[in-house]
Amino acid sequence: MARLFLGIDSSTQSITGSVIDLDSRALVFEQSVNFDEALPAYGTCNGVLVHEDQQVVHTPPAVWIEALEILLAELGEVVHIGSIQAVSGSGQQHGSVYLNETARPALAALDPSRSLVDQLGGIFSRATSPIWMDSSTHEECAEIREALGGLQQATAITGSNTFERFTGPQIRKFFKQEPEAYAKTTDIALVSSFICSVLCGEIAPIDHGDGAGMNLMDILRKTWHEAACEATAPGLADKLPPLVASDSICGKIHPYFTARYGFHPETKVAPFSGDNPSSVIGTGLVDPGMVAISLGTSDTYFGTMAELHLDPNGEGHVFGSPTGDYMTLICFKNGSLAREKVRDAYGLDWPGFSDMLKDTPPGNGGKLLLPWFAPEIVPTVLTPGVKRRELDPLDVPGNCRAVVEAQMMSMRLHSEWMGIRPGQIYATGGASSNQEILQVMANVHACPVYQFTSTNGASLGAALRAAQACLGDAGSAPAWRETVKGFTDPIEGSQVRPQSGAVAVYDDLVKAYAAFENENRT
Ligand code: XUL
Repeated sequence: MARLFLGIDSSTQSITGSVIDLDSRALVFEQSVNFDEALPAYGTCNGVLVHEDQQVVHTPPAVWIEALEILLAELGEVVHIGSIQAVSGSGQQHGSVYLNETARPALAALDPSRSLVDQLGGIFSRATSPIWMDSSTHEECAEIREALGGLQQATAITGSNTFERFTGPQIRKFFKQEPEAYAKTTDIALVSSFICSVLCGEIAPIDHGDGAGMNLMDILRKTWHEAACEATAPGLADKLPPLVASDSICGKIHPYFTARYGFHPETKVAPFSGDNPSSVIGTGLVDPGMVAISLGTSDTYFGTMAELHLDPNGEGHVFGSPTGDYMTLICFKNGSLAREKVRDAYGLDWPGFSDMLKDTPPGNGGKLLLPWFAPEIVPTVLTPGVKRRELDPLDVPGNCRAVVEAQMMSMRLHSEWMGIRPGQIYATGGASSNQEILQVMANVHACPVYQFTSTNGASLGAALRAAQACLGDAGSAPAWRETVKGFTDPIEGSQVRPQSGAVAVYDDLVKAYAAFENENRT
């Protein structure tokens, strides 16, 4: 019988399921349910509720449950669900779900003759869940940071400075604004652990990957940090589930799913994790030192590191990697946003933009640009503004090259704290299909770059995590490299190597860029 494993990713706009056949190394199912399209009655727009205060971004958690039911029904049409040996999943990070005292009994007593949403609609002590896009907790971040002893201390304790979207500051805001509802909250889950709780029929643990995105977990000991919990809200430690390694098994699937969808009663459930830790596995970054760059709306730089390094400037994050190592995540807001602004300013299309990169030399003759079209996360730039050095705004090729070089040099500079000079980079995301951009990436980072097609890296990673946890539970965990083999290989023949002479150019230019950046940060 085929050994199938299911990964479920509950992301901002949709829920995705990926099923892998471990023996034939095939992805046998991959489908998404878009929240706005499938469940219009909730009134979400791109998966979130529109709020008059733009900093407030919430989603009703009932959306996620109802979408899960649709996904499982679709799964049954394609896959023999009874052959699935284990399930795991991931969720958009940081988002939190608030449960009342009826949650535990309702989860335990799920009745297969009724829908999930019908039975779980009343278990929430807060009707909507703040998600990662919420930036309304500036004050709470400052309060928690100060209570922990400042930026350096908050980073040393939790792996990240306090961030608006992180769960701790969000919980604190709830406690301050709605103390009665907070008092009635018996359990707080993350998006990831909430979906896992539904599948297990009991409150599920939080894994070290997603737990690290809360400003509540001791990043070294991987336990809840007492002072961080106290600084956040009274009695919080009692409302949090246990923390566990993400390759453990947290239970069996609830009989509800056996009766309703045909899961085998022995189907194991592994803890869910954050979408980024899961993507680390889904892109095959299973060995320390491996790095991926995702070129999307924002650009992200993430990788696995064996030893804990912290960003002294508090701009990057450290999470637990599902491999048991650490992973980093650095988010640059001016990604595609900045590339598109420059392309549009000169009336170019992408091939035209690429031609400009081809026509200009590595290093751009020293011309520099700071690509802060919008406020930047890394480095922290609150007041946006594009700055140029020795670069005429009318110089079309110069500006095209300058924006891409700036992005790559910024990544190189702001990832130095990780202590990893990558030996190779996996490039993912929309712009990774652009060869000329990848050439600049290879030159600036002085290593080969591989193209990678991972549209659903998080759910694929979750399916692979389910497999790893299940095999480990049976006493024969393979090396991670073995588990991901055949599922996460870069596109064949896609290697882009650094050009001769270019590496030395950037070794110098990156210093000039750092100085230019420092002069202009506000
Ligand atoms: C990471 C972050 C997002 C969410 C949504 O810190 O906020 O990547 O995980 O995908």
